[in-house]
Amino acid sequence: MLTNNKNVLKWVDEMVALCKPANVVWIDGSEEQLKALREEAVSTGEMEELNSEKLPGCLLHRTDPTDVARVEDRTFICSNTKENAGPTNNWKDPEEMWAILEPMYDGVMDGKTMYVIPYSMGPIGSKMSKVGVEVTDSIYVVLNMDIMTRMGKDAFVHLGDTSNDFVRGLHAKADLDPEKRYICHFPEKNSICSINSGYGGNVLLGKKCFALRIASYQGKNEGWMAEHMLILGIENPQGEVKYICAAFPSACGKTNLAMLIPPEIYAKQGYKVWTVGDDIAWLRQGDDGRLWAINPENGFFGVAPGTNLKSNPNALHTTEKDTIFTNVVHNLDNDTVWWEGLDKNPPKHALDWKGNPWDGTTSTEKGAHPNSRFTAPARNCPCISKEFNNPQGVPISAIVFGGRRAKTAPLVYQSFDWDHGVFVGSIMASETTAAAAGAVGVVRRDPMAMLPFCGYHMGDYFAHWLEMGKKLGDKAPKIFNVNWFRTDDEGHFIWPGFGDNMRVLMWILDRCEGKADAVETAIGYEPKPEDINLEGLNIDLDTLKDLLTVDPQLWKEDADGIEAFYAKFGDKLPAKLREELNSLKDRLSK
Ligand code: GTP
Ligand code: SPV
Ligand code: MN
Repeated sequence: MLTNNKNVLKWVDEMVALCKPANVVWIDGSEEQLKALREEAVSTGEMEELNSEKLPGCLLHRTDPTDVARVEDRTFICSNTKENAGPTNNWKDPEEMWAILEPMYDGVMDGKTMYVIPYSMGPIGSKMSKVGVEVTDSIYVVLNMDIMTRMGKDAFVHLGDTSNDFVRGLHAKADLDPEKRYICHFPEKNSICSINSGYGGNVLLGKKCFALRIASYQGKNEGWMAEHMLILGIENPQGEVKYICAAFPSACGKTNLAMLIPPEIYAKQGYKVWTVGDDIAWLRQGDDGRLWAINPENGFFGVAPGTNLKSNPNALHTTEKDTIFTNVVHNLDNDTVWWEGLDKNPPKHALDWKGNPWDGTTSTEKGAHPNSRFTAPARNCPCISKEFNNPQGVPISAIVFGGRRAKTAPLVYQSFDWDHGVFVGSIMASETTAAAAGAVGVVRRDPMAMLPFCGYHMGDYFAHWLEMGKKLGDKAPKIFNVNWFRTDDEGHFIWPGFGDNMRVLMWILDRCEGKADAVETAIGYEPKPEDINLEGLNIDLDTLKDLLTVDPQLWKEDADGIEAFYAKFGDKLPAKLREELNSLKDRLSK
């Protein structure tokens, strides 16, 4: 045992009594212990070792083919009342849910080992950090949590001997039956239960379950925010760094933006980009009145397909050692990995993500799962910010929302003010991706990219955003919306994206510093086309003008969609947002 904390000991005793494992192992985070676990996972076939020269310390794992993404229809917010979960979450009464779960957990670890994982979300010792304890029967989970969190005995030191302020996470793989898969959150009890999955966001309970669903609820009660946001810093040639947070839905470009390589025109002047986080931000008002952000995570669980030396070299270099690859292609010739979009040379002699023989030169089937991922330590990232471990976090100048919209949303626009910015976030819509089970490419409303991750009533969540704006006053970050995904009539992306997105971020920072002009439109402020630097791109001013157009007809239709979406929230929709919608409609009909 690694702690004298009675609350921890009591809860772990209860979990042992319920799951009845053959052994209990407390994870101290030591290299010795982790090495033994890696060896054990390799010996049982749960993980495979990769080429020790090309990919030192790297492991490959394949999940069950029915268990490859988050399962939103099996995810529940079990608040004390249905009202508290709100219209956008699945809800079940906590006692009724426990009555379903308890028999499934009873004896589920028979003959197995239970691992007790203490971890800190956020730098150990930071006022903004929080402790969790996850019990699991999966070594894959332990090894991933080691990369994704500050895992081990220091987390217990941070918690102390008497505190009860830790999130309890119970995970069992059970028999991976999709019909019995449950990802349940009990916000009032600080606890999470996950069963019948072995995949990423369903089982690494520090990530979406704690750092977003439970933490968003805690943040509302404690006056801070937990958001599905990347955090990046842009350093100017004078060495000053300004920080931006951006919320995009799953698989819509957070990791890529967070690690972008500045285009030549900026690089040669001495601009640099630094990554603080790629998925989750915890935001709090600092003593100076500004909004400060930490990344509660310690690694990246990034989308593999499409990651290559051109699109995201920093991510690729991050995965060159000590990385776990899940559901990618195994190249048998040299024991390395491959995925669609890595390069133009798929391996001939390989296994696909299901472990079946696969010849990339002839196969018409995809070799890697579209939601295959890498789990890589932040310390490997060539552009990791020197503030990554700063317990204070970093001050935020701008908040950026965005999604995948083939039409409607322009390349970039700025909200008129904070409240209008909350409206802009609340009306976000995006095409669905492979990150969650279900149809791909369907446009749905995904406010602040938090639809699958808000742990309480989304009407109250909007009210909390408005409240934060009141507290921040004139120190509030400016709010913007971007869309890298507009397509032409043939369905091709018009904007080059990736590193070139910095051109848009530069206008955003210039706006924050009062250095750039704007054009007022019905939906917000847009750049003057000549204020987006196109030097070195083969995009002309007319194409840029196209990317910035606001089609009143499409927006009127969108406003009807917003109206219908807002109707779900009834009285809980803040009056301010209703006013914003009415003002938008007025402006559109002028
Ligand atoms: P989660 O980890 O699921 O929350 O996703 P994420 O938001 O971090 O998404 P990520 O950066 O991994 O991007 C997912 C997909 O979007 C990849 O296939 C990328 O290649 C693609 N993508 C990212 N940025 C751009 C861009 O600027 N333009 C285009 N066209 N595609 C992009
Ligand atoms: C997402 O789906 O937004 C992810 C991956 O970042 S997961 O951890 O599986 O949620
Ligand atoms: Mn995510």
